[in-house]
Amino acid sequence: MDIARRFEGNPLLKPKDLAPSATNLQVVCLLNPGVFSWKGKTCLLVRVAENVAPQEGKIFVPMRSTSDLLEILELKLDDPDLIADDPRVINYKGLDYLTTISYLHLFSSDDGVNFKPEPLELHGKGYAERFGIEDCRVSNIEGKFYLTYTAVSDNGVAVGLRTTTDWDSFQNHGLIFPPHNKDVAIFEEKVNGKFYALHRPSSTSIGGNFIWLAESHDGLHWGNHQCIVKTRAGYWDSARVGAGAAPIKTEQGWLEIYHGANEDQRYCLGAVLLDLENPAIVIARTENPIMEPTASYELEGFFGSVIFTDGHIVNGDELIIYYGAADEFICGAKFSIKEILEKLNQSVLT
Ligand code: MAN
Repeated sequence: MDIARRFEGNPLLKPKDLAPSATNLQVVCLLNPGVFSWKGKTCLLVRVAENVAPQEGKIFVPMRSTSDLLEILELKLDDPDLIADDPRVINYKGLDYLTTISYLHLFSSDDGVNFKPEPLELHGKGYAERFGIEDCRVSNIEGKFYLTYTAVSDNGVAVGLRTTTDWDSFQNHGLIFPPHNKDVAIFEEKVNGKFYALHRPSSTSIGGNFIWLAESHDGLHWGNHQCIVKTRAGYWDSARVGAGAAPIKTEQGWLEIYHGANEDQRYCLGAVLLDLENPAIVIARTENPIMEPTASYELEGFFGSVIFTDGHIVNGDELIIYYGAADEFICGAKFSIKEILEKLNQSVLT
């Protein structure tokens, strides 16, 4: 049973709530926001996915040129070299492209429910980000914000890092995890003097889509990689697992909300508890999802049956999870941390 209390106002944000970033583009999805508090406001660093409206018999693939300008590849739907059976990715002449290009747009709110767009936009920069930047986690470590996001190009799917202290100027640190990797969440506190991050490398043959832990002395260079959470055959998280936002520190351990999907690409949320002193030790894991796609806006959209989170706000026992629903909308749900911990205590580690 789902233990989420969904906001009555869901979806909080829909594609029509934002103007496109260029005149020839349209906004098709607002999804997967990074979340942080700043100057008394709740802020969402929203992934905006845009494309060029398709025309009769044609689709257009947006990307950035090497000089960061928008470049559009025009393809005929009956082209024998085109495979277009996934709304998110196409294959043309043996190469994969994304159907949309994503950037990050800041929204803010006084009440955590009604959000308005701010002028800040972060776009992909350079070759490694030419298909866009996505699904940003925001970690506040001693007043410095670490933005870890998926950087996509035909070189692969990797993880970029930018940092800021004022949300005005940003330092671009390039890729911190090479392809294929995504879902990087840096702990908001050092453990035994070291930075820790969760990450999700993928393998197409031996191995899988598992959550790993890495350590760093400077937050930029990562080592001592350890695989800590795997997919579970026959479960709701049988095909892929990936970290949500930075783990929440509780007396019992680091509580991490993660997404898991099965072979049908149905995305739900679960939780794991990591040892406070050594986060490579998994103390417990929920057997069943704590949230699964059931509302109409979670079942139907750009890519249906998806609940995906990479950001939350903690107020005492209250956990507010912001999430992408059906890869198209932004929604919110409240949880009790105590209730999640109770679910963990009842479950067995598998
Ligand atoms: C998957 C999905 C897409 C995303 C690509 C690249 O196909 O998560 O939304 O654009 O990966 O990261």
